[in-house]
Amino acid sequence: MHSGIVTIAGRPNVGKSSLLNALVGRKVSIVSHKPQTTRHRIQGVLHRAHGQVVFVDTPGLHSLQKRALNRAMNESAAGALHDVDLVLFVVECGHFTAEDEAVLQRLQRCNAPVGLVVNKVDRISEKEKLLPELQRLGAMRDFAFVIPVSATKSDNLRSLEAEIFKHIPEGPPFYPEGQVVAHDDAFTVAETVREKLTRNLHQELPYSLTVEVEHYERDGNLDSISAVIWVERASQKKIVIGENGETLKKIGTAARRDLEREFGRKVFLKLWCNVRENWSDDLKALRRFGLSGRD
Ligand SMILES: Nc1nc2c(ncn2[C@@H]2O[C@H](COP(=O)(O)OP(=O)(O)OP(=O)(O)O)[C@@H](O)[C@H]2O)c(=O)[nH]1
Ligand SMILES: [Mg+2]
Repeated sequence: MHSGIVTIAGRPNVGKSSLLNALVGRKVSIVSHKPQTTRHRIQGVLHRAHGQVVFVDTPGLHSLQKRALNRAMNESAAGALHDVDLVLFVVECGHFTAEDEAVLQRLQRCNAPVGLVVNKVDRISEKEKLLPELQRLGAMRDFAFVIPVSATKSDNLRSLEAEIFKHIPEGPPFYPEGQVVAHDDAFTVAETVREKLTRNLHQELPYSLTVEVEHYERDGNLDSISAVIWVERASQKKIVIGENGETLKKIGTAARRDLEREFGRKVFLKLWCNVRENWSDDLKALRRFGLSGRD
């Protein structure tokens, strides 16, 4: 048996969480078109007859943001680059930016082997451009391997998996058979609600909100949950609730549907919206919301 811990790192929006979900075959980490969606380190476990891989999805490493939340997200991601067996450096095909370059610099100090995963290759219409792009990216450092994939189309993931298994040590599994996620159901609820908010609210608002589960009760086949959406200003609360509560209702319905599918149980979900001024720059609030970066 082989078993190892493999961190998925890169700048925001390159498809790290999509890749984790595709690799383990289940929605473990939330995904949106907006950068800085992931805020925590999130584990997903891949089980095979010949071994187990514990993937760690991370917040996108980013710069030029002054809030304590951004510092905590970067700290959380950077903390996952050490004491692991392998790091997957995920980039987006055809879009290597200054932020990718900064991640590459950070990886110089990483003592684990680093494999380069070039994601979103489905977006390349002229396939003859792919090979030179891979050669150019692959020459940037001594990568353990360079693999082009598409997380959303599940392209080439088996080759990636084979490379990963080559780079993790022999050892017993970390998790019992069948366990794919390491977090609890309340975390899944908070993240699912935040995913719907991030996908449905415009501009900067998703960066000013967080979700906290207040109450969780299981009775037979029914989970009754209430959660608070924290925003930073009264004007934001108005937008989250929407006219006659329409927006909040839409968010709640979308989240409930996903959760019922995920849990295989009935879900009763009550959402509230509340203001906590400047929570994203307030260390005490970040600790309360489990966002202090050392989670
Ligand atoms: N076309 C295409 N889009 C992709 C692919 N992988 C991810 N995406 C899209 O890219 C966007 C970002 O995906 P995420 O998985 O949330 O990216 P991330 O790197 O986890 O982003 P952060 O959590 O913000 O750091 C979403 O709109 C995805 O649907 C892919 O292989 N092809
Ligand atoms: Mg993510």
